[in-house]
Amino acid sequence: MAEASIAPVTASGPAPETGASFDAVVIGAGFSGMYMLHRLRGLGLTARVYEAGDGVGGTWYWNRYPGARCDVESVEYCYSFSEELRQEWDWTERYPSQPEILRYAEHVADRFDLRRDMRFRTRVTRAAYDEAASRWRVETDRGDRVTGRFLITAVGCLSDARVPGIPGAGSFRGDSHHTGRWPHEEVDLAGRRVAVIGTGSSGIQIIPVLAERAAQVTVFQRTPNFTIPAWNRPLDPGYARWVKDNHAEIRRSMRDSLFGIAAPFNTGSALAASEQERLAELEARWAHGGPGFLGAFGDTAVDPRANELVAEFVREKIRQTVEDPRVAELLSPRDHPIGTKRPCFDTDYYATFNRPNVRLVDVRTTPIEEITQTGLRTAEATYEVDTIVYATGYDALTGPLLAIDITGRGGTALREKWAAGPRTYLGLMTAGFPNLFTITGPGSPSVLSNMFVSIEQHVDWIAGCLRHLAGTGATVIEADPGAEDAWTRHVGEVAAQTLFPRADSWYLGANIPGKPRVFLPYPGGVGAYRVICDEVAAKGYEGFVLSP
Ligand code: N01
Repeated sequence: MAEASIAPVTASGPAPETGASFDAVVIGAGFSGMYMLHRLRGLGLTARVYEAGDGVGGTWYWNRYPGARCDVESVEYCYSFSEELRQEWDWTERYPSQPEILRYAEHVADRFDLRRDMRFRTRVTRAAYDEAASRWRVETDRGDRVTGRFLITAVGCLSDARVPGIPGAGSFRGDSHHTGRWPHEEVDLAGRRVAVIGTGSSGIQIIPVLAERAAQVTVFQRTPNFTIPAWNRPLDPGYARWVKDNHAEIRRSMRDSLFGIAAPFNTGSALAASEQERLAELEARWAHGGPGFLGAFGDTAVDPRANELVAEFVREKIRQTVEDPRVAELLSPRDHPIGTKRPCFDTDYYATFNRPNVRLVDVRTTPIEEITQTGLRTAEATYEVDTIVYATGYDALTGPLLAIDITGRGGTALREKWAAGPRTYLGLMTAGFPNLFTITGPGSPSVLSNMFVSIEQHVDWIAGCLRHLAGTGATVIEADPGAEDAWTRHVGEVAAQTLFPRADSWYLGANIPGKPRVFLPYPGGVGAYRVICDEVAAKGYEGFVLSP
């Protein structure tokens, strides 16, 4: 069986629109599509937003699996554009749970009356640039046929859920669920024997919760991941008040930072520090928990020896936590430097393997050969289960864009143009596809950052660009191929200066068979990237071609 993308089911809804024309068509009603719509309205432009789900929220609409939670702190994982919104919304936990983030998305949609320009349960299937009319012709799976002067993708970086092509998967008689397409109704796990395939961020979050609810959990691990404790807790109201009162300063530091978070990142060297200093710094950051752990030293991301010191600190924590030394060793990552795969942040992940109802199967040495009607068979044993959870990830960044049949000038398909990997200018546009903007597209910091910081930066930049076009009388903007070549090269060069290319990660497309191995996000940091984008705009959109 081939690896498959899981398309969500679409259902009935309002009658399809044909012949309508808008200033902009936006694809996706997650946090980027919602804010884009708000800004388009502010510019006096008309817009239609299409969304495959039955509501707003994007990632947080689909990822309803038990334990789903953001690993950026709630007070930082939210919009900053509205003072009133910031003042009226109160988070309840240090790290927001999926239901709370979804409530926030729904609150924003209500507050800014966003839904009236949105069409739900509607998937954009095709978008073709009509050169004569300088408009995008957009088609959906429900029969909509509309045009937009601008086409803005707000499709999310991690929305194309993938299940591996394991032979026999279709014959399984129990339930199977992908974490990114979790059912809306309660999944009954009591008394069940559950298999979990995958130990990335989703697996690491769901496994401890499943272990508490199910009779037995068998974890099929191919690659162990480094995970740092989140130490989630109720949000201290005094701290929340302080953040609101000091919002401008905190946001400024997030925007200027590497990853869009406020946690301080040291520049000092792990190698230069004495053992005592190094352990003290790492212990303090471990005790604080969350993404700030990786900011203990400035050379962790670039120097293998510095990285190994930090990695070994985490392995020692695993050995201290997991009672069975064999299991502790299996859980200890040794094939990639820490931080080169997306770091995970957990609640009780390693301790969960001390429970009698949890077992770990190493499918690196004994691969899953077949899924049978009643379970999974590896090279060594068979495992009878009632439920299979696929925590097997996504075709990241390019997957959701290439799932749409997008054609630009001369009928060139985006799939064709990006056959050897995505080519963009600033991750915002791609040459040959005029007036197509890609919010948090490949070649921008996107997944290497707090998504809210990157989303707001891109949406604000696009809104500024549209204002500039209106002011100058230009109607078409397009990336210059030379500027695009230089940017694409630059993204690769910056990645090559780091340890990122040493991991087989989804950042590089390594999780999707046949996907070109290209570092997808821009690793230069959100602060530096923002400066570049602002300079481009200040120089009259240097590297873009504007025409009447
Ligand atoms: O997916 P992943 P994810 N047999 O691709 C394994 C964001 N996120 O959904 O490493 C056996 O990371 C695969 O193994 P390997 C976050 O950016 C954020 O967990 O390829 N195993 C891996 O272990 C994150 O990085 C949050 O060897 C197979 C796992 O499946 C991104 O989403 C929460 C397999 C996939 O891990 C994706 O995370 C959740 C096979 N055939 C997600 N195929 C928070 O904010 C794949 N695997 C907290």
